Formats: sequence, structure tokens, C-alpha cells
Amino acid sequence: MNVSPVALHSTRGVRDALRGHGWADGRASDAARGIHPLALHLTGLSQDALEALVRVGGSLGLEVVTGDDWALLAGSRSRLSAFARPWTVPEVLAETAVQVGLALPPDPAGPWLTARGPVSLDGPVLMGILNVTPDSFSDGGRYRGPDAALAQAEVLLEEGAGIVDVGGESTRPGREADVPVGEELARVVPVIDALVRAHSDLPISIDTVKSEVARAALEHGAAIVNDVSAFRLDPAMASVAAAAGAGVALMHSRGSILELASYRHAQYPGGVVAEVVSELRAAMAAAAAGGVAVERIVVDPGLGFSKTVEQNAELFDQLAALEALGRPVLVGPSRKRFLGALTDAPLDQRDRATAVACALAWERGARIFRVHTVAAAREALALTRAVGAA
Ligand code: PMM
Repeated sequence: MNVSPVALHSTRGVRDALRGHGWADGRASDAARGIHPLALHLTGLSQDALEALVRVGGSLGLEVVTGDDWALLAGSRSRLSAFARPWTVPEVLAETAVQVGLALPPDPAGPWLTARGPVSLDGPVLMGILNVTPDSFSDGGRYRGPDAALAQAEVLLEEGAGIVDVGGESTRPGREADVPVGEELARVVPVIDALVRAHSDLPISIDTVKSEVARAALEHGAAIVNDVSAFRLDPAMASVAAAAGAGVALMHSRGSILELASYRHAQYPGGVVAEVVSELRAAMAAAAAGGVAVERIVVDPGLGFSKTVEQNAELFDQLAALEALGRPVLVGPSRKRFLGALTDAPLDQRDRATAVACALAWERGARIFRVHTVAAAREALALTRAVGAA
């Protein structure tokens, strides 16, 4: 007889062990997902519910740690799924079982649907940044005008970008005024036209918080609306995106366009992870109410937006919690201030840390990576993917 440990940080160890015994790929992957451990934090429980939870959880082989009105419930996904059947638990736990079911990460989402067709998320997707602004924090002023922008887009594509994200308004902290619609349109529309002419199949995203800019960009051939306010700042965004069948990236942030990249609203008494998840859930519901189909939505934790360095680090570590939203996760760590604070790297030397951040985010479930330098991130992701199984 032989006993050997299997690492559980990914599902690969269990899956490969089962395949080694002749299990088919699909069955081995499903079983590995079922065995994978998860933990849930429950609050607002009554005394009766807590007592029942200890009993029922224990009988299902779940770990239950409780306090006055809260519990941590941990165990394999399949044990937690067994708990999440309201008709099998005592009445006092029925609502808890429903909520646990909703919090369990659903099966991996399919492709991201956009106005220019689906973007496959079977592997990492790199979204290359093309800021056509005079003042973005790391590349401001470099790619103004269609020729310079197109040349930079060629670099992004050669290095492996699957999406190009065109932005005409910087969110840099310390800005004093927002960009008028006309000015933003004059920056982005000629660049989108040039990109569409050169690469008719390329999914282009428009990074804007203004529905008029989104509408024009979509009319000129953009496929995706990337909104750093998750449609908070312009309520017409949802209908504009819905009418065009656009893909939609909903990024978490708080406050006005001038505040959202600052620490002004960085108060998270309920915990940064829980509050970001619940605000993104509300943003998804609002987008859906405005007509956006759920298959067109991806979510973004908004690294560096309305969060301190410590809050960014915590949210980053707990990125897998966003899986509960049931939609693919996009991250934008590229060259951000929190990476500088954590590595001591100055702004022009943060591409290494960015590449590592992408790899760490992939392991935590992210699928789309918004970066300035595509090559470094692509290499880091290729390696992470090759050794992992997520
Ligand atoms: N960050 C910036 C701008 N747009 N969009 C998404 N979806 N996620 C981000 O993290 C994000 C974004 C700010 O960075 P930049 O000024 O370098 O573009």
C-alpha cells in the first residue's frame, strides 16, 4: 500500500489522480471540482438557525465555526451543494440553504458575447491598453492621433492581445475636470475607425463612462463597453450597450469620475471583498434590468479604484470570491500604484510586477487581463496555465 499527498490549491492533483485510474477527462474534472474545498461566511443568523446549522452541517461532514449571529461553513463543493437543497433541511435553515446555493461558484461560464461575436475564454485573454489621452497616468500623451495609436495597436496585437481597449478619458487621481463629450469623441472615434479598417475581426472595447461616447464607438465598430463606473455614472449606458448587443465590462469603483481613482470612498466596514461583490452584484442586476443579457457581462474588481493598497492586496488575494457572481472576471492591475507600493518599482518599471499579478489572478479565476505591455503578461500566463489546471 502507498499513501501520497495531493495538493488542493487547484483541481489538477485530484483530476490527474483519477485520470491515472482510467477515468475519462470530463468525469475526472467534474469529480475534482466536487472535491474542491470552499468556505462561506454567513452573517445575520438567528440562534435557532445557528443551532440547526451546527447539527445539519456536522451530519453532512462540513466544518462549522459559529459566533453570536454568524458562521463559517467550509467543506467540499459537493458537501456544500448537498446542504444547499432547501427542501432537505429544517425549516429554520431553508433560507440559509438557498443563500448558500447562490453563493456557490457556478460552472465555468461560456464565451463572452460581444457585438462582434463571441470571445472564447478557454484560455487567458489579453486586453491591450490603447489610451489616446494627453494625461493617463502611465502612457498619457504617447498615442494621440490615429497613426501613433494604430502603430501601438500593432505592437499589442503582435504580442498577443485578443482585445484592444481604447480610452479617451484618463481616471488619473488628482485630475481637476472631466473631459467634455466632444473632446472624448474626437480622441477615440478616428482611432476606432483606423483599427476597424486595419483589423475588421478585432474585438475593440471602448473605455468610457459616457453613453454618448459608447454609442458612437459601437456605431463605428467597437464590440465592448468597458465602464470603470459599472454604469453608475450614466444610466443610459445599459440601454446603449443592450441595443448594440455589446459585451460589457462592469468595473467596481465608487464616487464621481474625479474621485473614483482616489481613496475618498475607500471605507469598507463590511469587508472589502464582501462589499465589492455585493456592489458588483447590484451593478449586474441594474445592467440586466436595462436589457443587457447576462452572457454579455464580465465583472472587474476595480484594482486601484476607491481602494487603499491594503484593500487592493486583500481583494486580490480573495479574487476567487468573485466567482460567486457567475460571470468571467477581468482584472486591470497594469502598472498601478498599489503594485508600486508593494514592490518599490517606479511607474516605468512595473511591467514585471504586472505580469506576476496576471499569473496570480489567473490562479484565482480571472480570465481577461487589461495590460499596457502584452508580451510579459502573455508569457507569465502561458507558464501559469501550463503548470496549472484551472
Ligand atoms: N483601469 C484603468 C482604466 N480602465 N478598465 C477596467 N475594466 N479595469 C481597470 O482596472 C481599469 C480600466 C486605469 O488605468 P490606465 O489609466 O492605465 O488605463
